[in-house]
Amino acid sequence: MPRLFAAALAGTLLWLVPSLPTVHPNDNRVPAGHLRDGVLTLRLVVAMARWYPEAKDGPYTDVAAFSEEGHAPQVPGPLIRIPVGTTVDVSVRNALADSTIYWHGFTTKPAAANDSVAVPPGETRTVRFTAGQAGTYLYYATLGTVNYDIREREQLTGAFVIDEVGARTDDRIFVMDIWGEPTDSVTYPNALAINGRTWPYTERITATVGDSLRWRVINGTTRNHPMHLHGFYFRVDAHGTFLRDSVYRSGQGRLAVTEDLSVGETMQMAWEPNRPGNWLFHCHITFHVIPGARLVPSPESAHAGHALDPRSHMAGLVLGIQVKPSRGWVEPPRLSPRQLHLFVNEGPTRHHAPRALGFVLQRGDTPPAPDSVEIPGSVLVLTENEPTDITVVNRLAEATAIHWHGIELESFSDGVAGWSGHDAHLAPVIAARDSFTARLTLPRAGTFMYHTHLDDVEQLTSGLYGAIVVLEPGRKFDPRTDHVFVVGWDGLTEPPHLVVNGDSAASTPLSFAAMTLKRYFPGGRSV
Ligand SMILES: [Cu+2]
Repeated sequence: MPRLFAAALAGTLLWLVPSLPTVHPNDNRVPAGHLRDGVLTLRLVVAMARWYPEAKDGPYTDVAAFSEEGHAPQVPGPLIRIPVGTTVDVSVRNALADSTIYWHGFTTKPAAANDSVAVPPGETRTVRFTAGQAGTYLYYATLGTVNYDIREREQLTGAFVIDEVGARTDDRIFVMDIWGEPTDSVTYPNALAINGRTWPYTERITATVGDSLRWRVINGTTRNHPMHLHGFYFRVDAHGTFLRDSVYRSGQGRLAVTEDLSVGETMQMAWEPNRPGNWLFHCHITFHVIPGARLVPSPESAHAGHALDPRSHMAGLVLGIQVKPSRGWVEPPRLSPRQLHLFVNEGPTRHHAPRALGFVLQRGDTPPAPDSVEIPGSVLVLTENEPTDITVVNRLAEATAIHWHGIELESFSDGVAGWSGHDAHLAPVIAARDSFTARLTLPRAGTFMYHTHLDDVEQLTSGLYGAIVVLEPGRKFDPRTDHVFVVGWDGLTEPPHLVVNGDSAASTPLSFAAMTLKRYFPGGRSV
């Protein structure tokens, strides 16, 4: 029975309006069902519910959602978490008025194919199977009445985790799902949620320096999401699909700062914050984290009042992590850092983008001309473990912020205005005509990038991105033999204009001089 609530109108009239139950965001900490004598019994219902993916009193949308029989509806769906060898006895009752549902994923793992069972309105179907191989999976249901080519209705998605017998089960599980509804050619309200909430209303993860964080991340959406962790590497211990997981053998996990989760894919990851401060784990597809990615899209704004607050310059698939210092933690000393000056300039328009913005490194004693622009930005050649201060001088008439991507650094320099840092000591935007000094010490040689982290779509496609090359001590960067290629977008056109090193790949052939390949290593060894 739908609950009833009374609403007063104009102070005199009372209306009785049937109300939908409210969705509870599911943090995936408590497994659903009853596990007894090796059998998990789970009774699920699919019914309409009112989902508030932002604030509890914010915008909402009515969705079909799973609940356990007799409990509140949940997005994502109730967590199935069982040890290897468990028999799963699951039933689904379709309480929708007019839509057949098709469930998927209630099969033994690994599964050879994507099963599908139809449940007409008002009916119940039950299935019994052995769980199968340990891993991270998902189950989901689709609605017969929804055209999934146009709309996204992914709230009927839940985590399905099978643990080795006796394994720890105190890791965290994050499930992504999207609701999307194009209303016309330009308006696309959507909610991109992690565990039923969108940024900044997603759960805050708290940790202490030295903790070991173990996460399972599940992509229950029909888009792919390269999931990026600020400031740290994480170890990918497994990457699989909802049908089959592939666990790396202990100690063989890859290190990554970004792991792309394709449709229906899952991963297990582990990381240890060894520096305190505020950090982000988010999808690196700009359109999934900009203010437009909301149920009531708000225009992206770099004006100071908005830009200072990450609650308004980001949205969607973002998790915030707050790391406290451990007892006795001291900031490592930084002795006589190397000083670089990086200018944010605007120059004459070049191709499709309405503006040309670029990062230009000062070389020598004279700052670069204010209208000089390099797209991509100057390659920053840095040395492993050498403290380096980069003073970013913003010559634009608007604010910006710079993120040093893939770099292990102090939180305050990480580039998320209003979030990076800790407690009340939060990094500001780099206001128009202002500057900011990022304090980097790079513990790892390799190839990285830096890019704007504000007004992302406009500033990125205008040119605010570049490469960082970190060399081992003693190695030299030689542009005749060290070639850096950076791919970007030139302007926000449809279809996008992809450029390599700021140019259309089709325009100019690259020419190389033939020479003997000689690569020098510290100590003089050559190959
Ligand atoms: Cu994404």
